[in-house]
Formats: sequence, C-alpha cells, structure tokens
Amino acid sequence: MRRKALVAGVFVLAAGLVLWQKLPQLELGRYTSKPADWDKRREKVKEAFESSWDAYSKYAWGQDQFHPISKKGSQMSPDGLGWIIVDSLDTLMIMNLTDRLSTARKWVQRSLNYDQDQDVNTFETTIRMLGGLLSAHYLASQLPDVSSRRDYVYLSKAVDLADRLLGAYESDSGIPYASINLRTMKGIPSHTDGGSSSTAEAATLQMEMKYLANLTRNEIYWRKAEKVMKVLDDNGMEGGLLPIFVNAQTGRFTSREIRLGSRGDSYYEYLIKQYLQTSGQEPIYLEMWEQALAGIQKHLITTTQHSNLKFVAELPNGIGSPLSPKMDHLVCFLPGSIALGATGGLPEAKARKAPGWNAEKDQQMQLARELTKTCWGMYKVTETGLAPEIAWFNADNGALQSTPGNRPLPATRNSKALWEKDYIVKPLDAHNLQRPETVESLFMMWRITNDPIYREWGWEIFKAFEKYTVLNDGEGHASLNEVNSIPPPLRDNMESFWLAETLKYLYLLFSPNDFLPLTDVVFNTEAHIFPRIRQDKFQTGWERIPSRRN
Ligand code: DMJ
Repeated sequence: MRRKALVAGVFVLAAGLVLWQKLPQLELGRYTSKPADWDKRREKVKEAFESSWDAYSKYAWGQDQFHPISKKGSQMSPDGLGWIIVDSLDTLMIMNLTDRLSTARKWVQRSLNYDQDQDVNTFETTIRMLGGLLSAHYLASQLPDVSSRRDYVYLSKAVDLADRLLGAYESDSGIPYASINLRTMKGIPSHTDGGSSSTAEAATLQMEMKYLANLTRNEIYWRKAEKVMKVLDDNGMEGGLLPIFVNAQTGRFTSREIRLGSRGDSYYEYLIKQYLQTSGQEPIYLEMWEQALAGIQKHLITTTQHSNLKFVAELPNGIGSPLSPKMDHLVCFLPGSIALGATGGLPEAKARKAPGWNAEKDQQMQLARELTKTCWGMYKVTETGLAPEIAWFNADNGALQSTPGNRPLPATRNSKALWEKDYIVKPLDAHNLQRPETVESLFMMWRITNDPIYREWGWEIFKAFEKYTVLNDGEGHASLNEVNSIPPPLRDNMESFWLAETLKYLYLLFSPNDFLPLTDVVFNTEAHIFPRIRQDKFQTGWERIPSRRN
C-alpha cells in the first residue's frame, strides 16, 4: 500500500514537473521559474561564438563568406574584404577572446587591403567594415586585456576605407550611390530599382562618418553624411514617413512604398541614434524621430484580429492607401529603438523621475513592450522556435484601412489558441538568416525596463538556435531554409551578422548591466559600438524647412 502511494506520489510529482516546465511555452506572457544563472548562460553564448568562429577559421580563414555545410569559404572581391573578420573584431573583444583577437588583428594589419578594383555596396561596407574598424578602435582603448591605447591599426584602415567611400556621395544631390568602386572611388547607381538608392541605405552611414570625423577632426566625413539628411528631409514627406527609394541625382523619391522593413528600417533607427550619439547636441534628429514615430503610430501600427497584438504594417502605395499586413523580421529593431528614444538609455525607473518625462513617453514605452511581444511571438509560433524572415498577420479589413491609429483598440484576449491564429508564415518567407533584430530589442528592453522576461525570451531564442542551427558534426552554425520543418533544412551559409550582432546582443543581454552602459555608448545598425560624443567639434550644418516640421 505504502509502495503504491509512493509510486503515485512520484508520478504526480513528475507530471507536475513536466507541466511546470511546459508552462513557459503555453503563454506569450509571464515566466514563473526560479532565478537563472545568467553568468552560465552568458558562457554558453560565448561557447557558441567560439564554435562558429573556430569553424570559420579552420575552413575559410580570410574569406568573406563561410559555407559551413560544404566547409569552404568564398570571396566577394579578388583579395577579400575582411567581411567576417572585421565584422567580428569587437565581439572578440567583448568576449575577451584574446588569442583569437590577436590572430584577427594580425590579419587586418598584414592582409587587409581595400585598394581593389571592386564594386561594393556603399551601405553594407560602411556599417560592417567602417563600423567594425571604428568600434574595434574604440573598444581597444576601453576594455582591459584587449589592446594598447596606442594601437592605430584599426583607425588607419578605417580612414583609408572611408576616403574610398567618399566617392559614393558625389552625385548631383549628395545622396550616395548604391555602390562604389574601391579603387576608382567612383559611385555607381544601383543595377536594379531603376538606378535608385534605397532610403535606409542612404541614411544609415551618418554615425560611422560622424564618429570618424570626430576622431580625425576631418570635417568632410561629417558634412557628406549629414547632407543626406537634409536632402531627404527637404522632400517634406507627410508624417515623417519616407518612401523606400530615392534618386541619387535629383534627391527625390522614386516610389510611394513606405515600410519599416527592408530598405526603410535603419533610416528611422539612425534618427534617434544620431541624436544620442552627439549627446543631445543635435535636437534636429530628435525632432525628426518624434515626428516619424508619431507617423508610424498614426499610419502603420495596427492590431491583429484575434488577440489584439500590435504590429507594424506596410503601405505599398503610400499614405492614404490600404495597409498590407506584412512585417519583416527586420522591423523588430523598432521596439528597442523606441525604448532608447523614450529613456535616452537610462533605466526606465530613473528616466520616469527625470525632468521631461511625460504621458507621451509613457505611451511609447507601452508600445515598445507590445511590439517586443509581437516579435517574440514570431519565434514562439514556429516549430523550431526561430522566426521566419517575414510574418503576415490576420487583421480584419477595418484594421487595414488607412490611418488605423485613429481606431479604438479592442480589449486584449491573450490565450495561445487565439494569438497563434494571428501569425501566418508563408513558405517563401519561412527561412531564418540568424538575424539579430529581436534579440537586439530584447537587450535594449532588458537594460531599460529591468524586466527579466526579456532575458528569458532571449534564452529561449538562444536555445532554439543551439538546437536547430548547429551543424551535425558540431562545427559552427548555419542559417535555416525553413523554420517550420523538424528537423529544419540547413542553408549552406553563416551570415557575418550572426557573429557581429546576434551573438553579441545575446552575450550582452546576459551580462551585468554596467558592462557597456547604454548611457555611454550607442550601437550602430550592425551592433558596432561607438562612444557618445560629448565634445562639439562640429555643429549641425543644416536646418529644416519650417513647413516640413508637421
Ligand atoms: C544587418 O546588416 C544590419 O542589422 C542591418 O541594419 C539590417 N540587416 C542586417 C541584419 O539583419
């Protein structure tokens, strides 16, 4: 009898344990588990980085792309551009991987040469290569054990590269051409999109060029980059929302399409980050950010049909036309940037007590929380627990008419059965490229709100990457072709932003909050780290046309 009772007791206990472990998966909301060992989890992220880096080093050292299944590399130019090595330098520093860093530094010093007859994308080369070198230069003087203060290897490569990139800005309007030849320094219009440059690409070069101007006291980098902001703003677009293509000769937009995903995204990100980068000395960018954020809320944010999740829809034909219920994973940078803008990077509790806190900021924080949840749902809803490249949402017709921001919101009903119905993953959009945007926002939201839910969500995402993207032989990680098949088919590529961004943000999410505080640094769109500039060597060189301010 006693034995039976014991067996029954053990059974009940085991069932309870299984249910308790399942609990986090049954809701989009709260976790109730015991405190986690974040140091241990951070170590796990570091091990994942080491595994990916070591596989790259073993099979593709010095090459721009790594194909982890076929175990080989490929180049984007005859001699290579340092695409993976340069993009990873600051993560190596942050994780204190000193031996690997020293090998990488030697490669940069001895083998990296940008004097090549090669067309490169102006934006990608700026955010990854110039940004990577500048961040390495900054951190080398900041982090113990990394390097010496007098190490100019990274900065001298950055100057050489930036001088080559300057040619891209030599269009009639000052809007940079999509590409640049590194040797001839001649700008090249896009081979697609009717020769237009993309808006995000033209307006996501400013932080890199301005930090370089500040370091070298060479004003040209500053002026070329900020001119772009004026030309774009002079178009006077309603609600601060810009179409995604712009002609480099005329400086005028060539489409009506507006979105916060590809080709639109980091224009908005760099508005608030430029303001923070110069420690509030350029209020023009705060004004533009606030105008754009109001426009996003008025024209793009709407809610799902079943569980009232907020998402950022698209306007394929511009303001005044119906919304398309599609959201790229790329948009998931937005909640982190909103929280950063509302608080300036301070913990929310402190920001709320600072002068200038108001109902609008309160509402922005609420929006940041809701959008972060929607991005987390993009992971939670798939079989692998990894987000698709693009999610579609169920929203009723009323919600998709123009100016949805004016509609009253239905009450939240947040049970799993309902919220799952709101996400649609189409087969063509079901790949996962190891992208960082959601973990980037989780990192910002954790630092700002101090709500542990964001760390827990980040841990769930990391575990899914570990479960499904590690190669069978354990050598590195790959992208996925399909997030809803188990096992998911791997794609023979490892993106450089896996090392530069995704693993860096996860590592920082699990690190102590005083490591690289958000009030001291600002992350470029590739997660490269620049200091907040406190001196004012250069001032803003332009003003908005007054009528553009509404
Ligand atoms: C990165 O190169 C940058 O984060 C960019 O802003 C968007 N695309 C990738 C990551 O998804």
